[in-house]
Amino acid sequence: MNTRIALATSLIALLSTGIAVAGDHEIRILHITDRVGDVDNFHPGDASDIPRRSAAIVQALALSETTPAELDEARSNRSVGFTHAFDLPAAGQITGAVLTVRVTSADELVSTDVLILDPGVRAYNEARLDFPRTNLEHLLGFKPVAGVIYDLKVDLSHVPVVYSDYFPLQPDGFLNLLPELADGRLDVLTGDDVMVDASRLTVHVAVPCSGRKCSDDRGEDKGGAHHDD
Ligand SMILES: [Ca+2]
Ligand SMILES: [Ca+2]
Ligand SMILES: [Ca+2]
Repeated sequence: MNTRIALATSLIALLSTGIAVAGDHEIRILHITDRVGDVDNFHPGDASDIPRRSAAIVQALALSETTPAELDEARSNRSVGFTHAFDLPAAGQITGAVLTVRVTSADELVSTDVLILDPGVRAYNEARLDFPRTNLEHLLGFKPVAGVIYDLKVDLSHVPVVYSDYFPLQPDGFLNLLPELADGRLDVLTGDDVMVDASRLTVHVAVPCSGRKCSDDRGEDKGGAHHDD
């Protein structure tokens, strides 16, 4: 559902979007969704289980020296890598984004699993040992265990990360990854005992509009190669 915010209605609302609007233009918030894979309770072997992969993801998977797993493949010590993609509207400003990855594992070592996103994938490909990674434990608030399905939810404006090869109770810090979405791409790499059912990226984009344009496309779920809901 698109949200229409009139310029005159509330300065607070405008500030909260982080958008500077000149003249009498209004802004409209688009909610763009991209899906990778299908939510089919980890049913392997489907065409949708072979995800889109950027060159950086392909390189990272090659460096990990294991055979990468496709979606819905049940394996330990194998990473899953994929790339979300969407079209950023002209003059659009990203105001928020959420990544939701549905995972499970048969391996108790899932307790130490991580997600690695854009800057982490780049640093990993540069063979840096301090590449930023996100402990599943910090996303969930507890250690994941085998045999349970988790919907990992990542607020991309405030991503908990660790930089060292240890497992602190608290993250080393938080990263705002919204600027990483300006290229319309988000790389996702798992390490390395989860299987991935599906992943969804939702990006909130403020675009200038005027008159009828502000009410066009209401409720439209733009973008994404898969429409499985
Ligand atoms: Ca499947
Ligand atoms: Ca990116
Ligand atoms: Ca699936």
